[in-house]
Amino acid sequence: MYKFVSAAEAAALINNGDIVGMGGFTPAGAPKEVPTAIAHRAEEFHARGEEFKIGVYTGASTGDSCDGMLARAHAIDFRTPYQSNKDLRIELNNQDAHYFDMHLSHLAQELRYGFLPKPKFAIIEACQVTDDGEIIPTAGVGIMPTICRLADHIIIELNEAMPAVMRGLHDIYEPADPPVRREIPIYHVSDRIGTDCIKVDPAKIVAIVKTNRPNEVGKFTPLDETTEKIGANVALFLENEIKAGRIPKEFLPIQSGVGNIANAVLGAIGENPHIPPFTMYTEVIQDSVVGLMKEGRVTFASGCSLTVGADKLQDIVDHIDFFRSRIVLRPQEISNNPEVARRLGLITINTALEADIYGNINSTHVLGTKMMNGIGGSGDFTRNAYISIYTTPSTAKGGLISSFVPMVSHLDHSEHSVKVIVTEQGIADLRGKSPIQRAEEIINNCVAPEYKPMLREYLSLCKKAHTQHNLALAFGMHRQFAETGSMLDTKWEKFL
Ligand code: 0RQ
Repeated sequence: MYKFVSAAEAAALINNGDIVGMGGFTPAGAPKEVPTAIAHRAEEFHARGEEFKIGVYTGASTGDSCDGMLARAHAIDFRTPYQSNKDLRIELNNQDAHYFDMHLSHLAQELRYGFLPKPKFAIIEACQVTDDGEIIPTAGVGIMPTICRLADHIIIELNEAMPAVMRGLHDIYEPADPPVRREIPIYHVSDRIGTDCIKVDPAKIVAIVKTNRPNEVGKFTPLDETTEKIGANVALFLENEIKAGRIPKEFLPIQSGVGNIANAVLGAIGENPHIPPFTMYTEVIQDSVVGLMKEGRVTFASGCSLTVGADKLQDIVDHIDFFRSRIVLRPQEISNNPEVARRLGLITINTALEADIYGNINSTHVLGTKMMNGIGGSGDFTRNAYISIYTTPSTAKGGLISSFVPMVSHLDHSEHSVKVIVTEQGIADLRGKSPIQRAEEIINNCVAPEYKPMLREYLSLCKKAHTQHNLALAFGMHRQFAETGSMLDTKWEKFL
C-alpha cells in the first residue's frame, strides 16, 4: 500500500521554500539518501539560475549526507537547533544560512506552541513501518514524534542495515502542553512511560525509500595525556564527593556530553573502584558506555541516541535482549527534560570552549564570533543538575590560546549554574564562593602555568568591586590573539 520510490523521486516532492524536519539525533538515525537527493535537486535548480533553499529542523547534528551535502549545495535557508558539520559551519558563519542555536529540549515544544513555522515534511529513518502506521525509529529519536504529527507528509528511509529487532529500545512520549501539562512520570532512569513506536496516519506516509547505509558516526581520537588527566580528575572529584557524603553512596545518574573528553571522562569514572556501578540519564550514548555496560559498570542508560561506531551498534543488535533491558531511547524533550534532570539529581559533565575566571562558560563561539556547533543539550542539563561540571583542556591550539580568560567572549552557561570546572591541571570547586574567591580557585587549580601570572596581573589592574573587571582590558587576551595569533605575549599596558 505504501509507495516505494527512489531517493530522487522522494526529493522531487520537496520544493523551494519548504520546511523539513529530519529524524534522528546526531548522525545516529539521521536520514541520508533523501537529503543527499534534495542537495542534488538544489544544485540542478541553481544551475538553471533558479532559487532552491529549504528550512531544516533536526534533532541535533546529522551526518555528512544530510548537513554536509545540503550545505555544499547552498540549499539551507534556516537551520536549528545544533550542528557540527564543517561545511555547514562555513555557510552559517558566512550568513549564507540562518542558524538559531536552541536548547535541544525546547525545539519540539516550540514547534507545537507555534513559535516556529511547522514543517511541511518529516523525513525520517526507520527500521520498520507497519501497514497501520507504526514507525520504529533506529539509533536516534530526536524530534521525530512531534515532526511526524505536525508535518503534512512523511517520507521514510527504511534502513535494512538497522534490523527490526530494534523495536523495544525506544520509549515514545510527547508531553501535553500548558496549561494542562503534568509532571513527566519518570522517577527512575529506566522508567518507560510511552509506546515502543511512533503512530501516524498511514495516509501521511507519501514515500518510502529503501536503503542500507550505515550511520556516519565519526571515530574517536585515541586518549592523550591531557584527556586522560581530565578524566582522572573528574573521577577523583566524584570519589571525594562520595567520601564526603555530598553524593549519596549509591551514586546518582550521570549525564555526559559528546566528544573525546566526554568519552575519556566516562572511561575514567568506569575504572574508578570507589565509584559504584552507575546509571546514565543523558542525551548521547557514546561508545564507552557499551563496554561499561558489558562489564556491569553502567547498569542502565537512558538517552536520545546510540551515537556509536558500526561495530558497537552491531554488538548491540547481536545481543539485543541484553541491551534492550539496559537501554532506552527517548525523544529529546524527555531525554533532556529539565524537570526530570532536576528531580533525578543528575551529575552533569559537559565541555567548554572557553571559561572565565569567575566561572562563566562559552560552549559555542570561537573567540566570541564564530559558531562552532551550538549549545546542544548542555544548557538543559547544566542549569538543572545536582552538580554541574565543566571540563576543558587548559589551553587550545598548542598553548597559543588560554581556555581561561578574564571575561568570556560569549556566554552560554553563567556563573550561577556552573559548580565545578576541571582541566588537566586540576579541579576548581566554585560552590559557595564569591567572585574573587572563584577567580583564585580557578587560577590556582585550572589555568595553565604559563597563563597564571597574566590572569593574576589582570586582577591587580581592576578596581575592587563585587565582580572586579577592567572593561578596557577584559578582552585583552582575545585582542592580542587577533593581532598576533597568540595570547601568550599579552601585555596589559598595551590595552590600557
Ligand atoms: O579546534 O579541531 O580546529 O583544533 O575547538 O575543541 O578540544 O577538540 O573539544 O571536540 O570536545 O568539542 C565545546 C565544541 C568541544 C563541544 C565543544 C578549538 C579546538 C578545536 C574543538 P581544532 P576540542 P571537543 C551534549 C552536550 C556544546 C554542546 C554540548 C560542544 C575545537 O563539546 O559542541 O555540550 N559543546 N552538548 O582547538 C578557540 C578556544 C578554544 C578553541 C577549543 N578557547 N578558542 N578555539 N578550541 N577551545 C551533546 C549534544 O548536545 C548533541
